[in-house]
Amino acid sequence: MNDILNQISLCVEAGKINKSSPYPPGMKDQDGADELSKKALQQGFKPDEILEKALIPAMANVGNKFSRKEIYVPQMLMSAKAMSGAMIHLKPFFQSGETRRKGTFIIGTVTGDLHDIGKNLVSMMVEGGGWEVIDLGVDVSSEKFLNALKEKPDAAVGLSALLTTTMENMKMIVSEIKSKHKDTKILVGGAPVTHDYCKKIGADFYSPDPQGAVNFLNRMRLSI
Ligand code: B1M
Repeated sequence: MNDILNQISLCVEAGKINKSSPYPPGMKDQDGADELSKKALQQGFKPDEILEKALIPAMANVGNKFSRKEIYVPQMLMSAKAMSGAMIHLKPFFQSGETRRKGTFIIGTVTGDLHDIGKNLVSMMVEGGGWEVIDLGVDVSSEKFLNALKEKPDAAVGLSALLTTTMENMKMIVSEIKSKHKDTKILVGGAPVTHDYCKKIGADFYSPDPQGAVNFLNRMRLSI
């Protein structure tokens, strides 16, 4: 792989956001994903090339290491931040439509639930996997999901819940979405959610971690 793309990958895996970022200590005063992505664009690399050859593989490695419990939430957050540092420079090309993404993923923490740390990780990993992400935030009602689907009818939807009480709201949201958009794929996750619960409420997929969500979306895209 080209040297600069390789360096961007290494920065994302290591969680090196930009030159002034003190983390990780071993990369102090070195360019981070932010500066290197800007340089790569200046050198003529296309935004989708930077995304597909540097950011996506790096985030996939991070996600797999997290799934295998080789790294933990803080390291994954730093990698996601480094990826966002690179995305600042790439996003204008995606938003203008000049460069296409894999599809759209609408995500939110369900009604009554304010926990967003896990949801944010999923959101960042899916974006790092090459998808446009519409993050509706926390305490998201079925009405808000449906409004977002009006704008993006082909999107997949992700629901997160951290409380055994709000998990019940997933059921209602899944049923309302499916009654109006029967083909919309719905992923569910969050600490109390299980594969059996996913089946019971009629959602399409359960993942215990962000990388599982990315893998499901990528498989879904290939099967369309
Ligand atoms: Co709350 N809280 N909390 N809390 N909180 C828990 C969840 C709890 C287990 C603590 C406990 O009692 N031991 C408990 C729930 C008990 C239960 O329901 N059985 C609890 C409670 C009771 C409450 C309140 C009711 C407390 C109160 O006020 N009496 C209250 C509820 C507020 C509300 O939501 N309405 C409350 C409030 C809060 C804070 C606001 C203080 C804060 C949230 C801050 C924030 O999110 N911005 C908070 C926190 C931080 C926690 C704990 C400590 C940590 C949760 C977390 O962020 N984990 C938690 C106890 C614990 O887990 N140790 C607790 C890290 C995060 C990375 O993991 O979210 O599971 P997680 O996400 C994972 C996976 O689940 C998965 O990917 C992530 C990475 O692997 N994943 C998905 C998540 N969503 C996914 C979606 C997918 C796929 C995968 O596809 C769409």
